Amino acid sequence: MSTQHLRNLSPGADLRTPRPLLSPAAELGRSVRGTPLDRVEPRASRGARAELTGWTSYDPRFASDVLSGLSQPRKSIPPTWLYDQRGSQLFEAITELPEYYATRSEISLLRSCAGAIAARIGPDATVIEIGSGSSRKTPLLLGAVQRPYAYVPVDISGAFLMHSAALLRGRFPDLRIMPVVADFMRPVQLPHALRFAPASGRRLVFFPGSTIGNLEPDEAAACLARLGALCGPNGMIVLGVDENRDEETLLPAYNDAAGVTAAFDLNLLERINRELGGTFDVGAFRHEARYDRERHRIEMHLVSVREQSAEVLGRSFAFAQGETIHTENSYKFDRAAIDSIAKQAKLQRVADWREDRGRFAVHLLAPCA
Ligand code: AVI
Repeated sequence: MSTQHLRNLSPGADLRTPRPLLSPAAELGRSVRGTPLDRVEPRASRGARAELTGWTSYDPRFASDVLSGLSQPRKSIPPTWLYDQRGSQLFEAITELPEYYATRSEISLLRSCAGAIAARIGPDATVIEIGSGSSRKTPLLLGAVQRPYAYVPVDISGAFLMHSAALLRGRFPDLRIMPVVADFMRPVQLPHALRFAPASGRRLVFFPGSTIGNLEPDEAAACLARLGALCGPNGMIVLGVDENRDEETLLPAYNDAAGVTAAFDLNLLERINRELGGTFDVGAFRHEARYDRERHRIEMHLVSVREQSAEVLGRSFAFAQGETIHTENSYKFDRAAIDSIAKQAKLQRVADWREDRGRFAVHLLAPCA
């Protein structure tokens, strides 16, 4: 999920912006680690509700997810919408936080296991990265593969993809880099030029960042099945997974002291105000991360600090004091959970590696024979 969020940072938050700043139109077309958004509703076809607010253009899928999510007895909005330009920048800032161990653990783990993965996949491999984003972890894998034939970064954001591809070109000048703008929650069409790849070269699909944890287990299985189809019968999948189930480290990772995760979460309300003519009093909500021990998942919620109401596209939504909008799940799939998800996707584990006292894992999966 390159599904589909980042200003109003709390003091102390260090906002680095490795992601390119996109134009508002391009930004509306970016999703994240999840669902896409490639189109702004044309003015001619805008809905009657937009007329009511004087709002002239918005992403209809964003509007629909927000209006239906806020109409539920338990209010929720899919995490995809956390990632507008500011949300994406804030997410990059999260990955640098002292409390957010996952990115550092994965980078360190990839440093140690990339050689073993490269040995298993063999020479002339095509590396396909899913939700490639800033492609920050890519050189660790690409640098280990012997004579990589091509690198195919797949991301929903065209502008972001081209920027990252250009940076990688500087680093790997002889490598064929073939960016694909696509939503990995749907089947991805690979470049036709890959048919010229040497028959001996296998495909290595790289799905890092524990993005799989932002999907429900059944969605995760469907996603892995699509990745299995992408790598083909001889290929393999490198999957980064946050396995940490220790609340003492998990809760601070999603409730950091500098308030960057809070800014990331609250930016969703700001985005609704900006893009959908919302009237949320952002200061009357607070971010809360909870750990669900039964489901082994972190949940992010926006909690209404008082009884209030807000309008979106002319519709009014009431909030009781303490009522929440559920904005993200982050499942902590352990080895057994990944086994069961992989089995549903007709994949099997070839190898796995762990780092940081077992908090983060990299799994090497292959289609079942
Ligand atoms: C992108 N994804 C794997 C992150 C996670 O840890 O679930 C998103 C995130 N949300 C808050 N902090 C980080």
